[in-house]
Amino acid sequence: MSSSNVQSHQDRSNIAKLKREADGSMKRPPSTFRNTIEKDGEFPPEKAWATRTLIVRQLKGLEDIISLTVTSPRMDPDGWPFANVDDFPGAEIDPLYNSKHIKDLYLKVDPDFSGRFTVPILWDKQKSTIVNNESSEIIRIFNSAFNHLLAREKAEIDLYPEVHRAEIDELNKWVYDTVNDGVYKAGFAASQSAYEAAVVPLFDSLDRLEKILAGKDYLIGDRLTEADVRLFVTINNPTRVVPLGPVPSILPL
Ligand SMILES: N[C@@H](CCC(=O)N[C@@H](CS)C(=O)NCC(=O)O)C(=O)O
Repeated sequence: MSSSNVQSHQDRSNIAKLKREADGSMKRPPSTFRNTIEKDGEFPPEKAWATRTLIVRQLKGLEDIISLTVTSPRMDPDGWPFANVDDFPGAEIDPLYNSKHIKDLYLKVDPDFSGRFTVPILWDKQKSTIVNNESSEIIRIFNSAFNHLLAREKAEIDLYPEVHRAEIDELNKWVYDTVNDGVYKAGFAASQSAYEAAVVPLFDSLDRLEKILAGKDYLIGDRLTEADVRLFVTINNPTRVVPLGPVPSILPL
């Protein structure tokens, strides 16, 4: 890891040092661990870690199958700490390795890992590795991979119904780009132009969403889908509200 174009572990744990493009915009690098969980597959359904996917975990009644360890929400120079480092109310100790930070788990899996040390991660206790660190994929895994272990009413909950997949994919695409990631792009913009390039589409999309939701509860069809869950976690988080105007001096997290 001595290569000069790779950020140090510490810089990669510091949210203020998220890499910006030359024009000041923040571009999210793709998540790195993109396996799945399948019966008889490489990662059979067992247990794991997750945070931002908690809604789907609970909707599907997976609490007894997918255990959860919560870190402190106060990032330090090494990223997200466990309770042994920062005993924030609700934070927990890593029950498996007593790790200090999420970073330690990434480096355990891959000592040369060069991405960001993000949560959530879905951890396989048997293979001692990260199955997936991309929340949109973890949600899909939770939606279907454990159905054979669940009570019928939970197994039947389908947040990605075949009949609506094309619509969900289409909506997820622009909602992700302009809203879910849009709030980060606006919040982490390091130039006025990068900020405006993010914040204008963000508010256009909020208007568009308001029209879609006029007189109904769900974005697609007449039922809850992953599109609703994905939108909800962003718009229901008051710390992510981005004011229209000059580049904000306070970064939303
Ligand atoms: N693509 C990832 C992004 C995850 C992500 O950016 N997580 C944030 C917290 S919600 C994080 O851990 N950031 C720490 C960092 O970038 O250092 C996903 O959706 O799972």
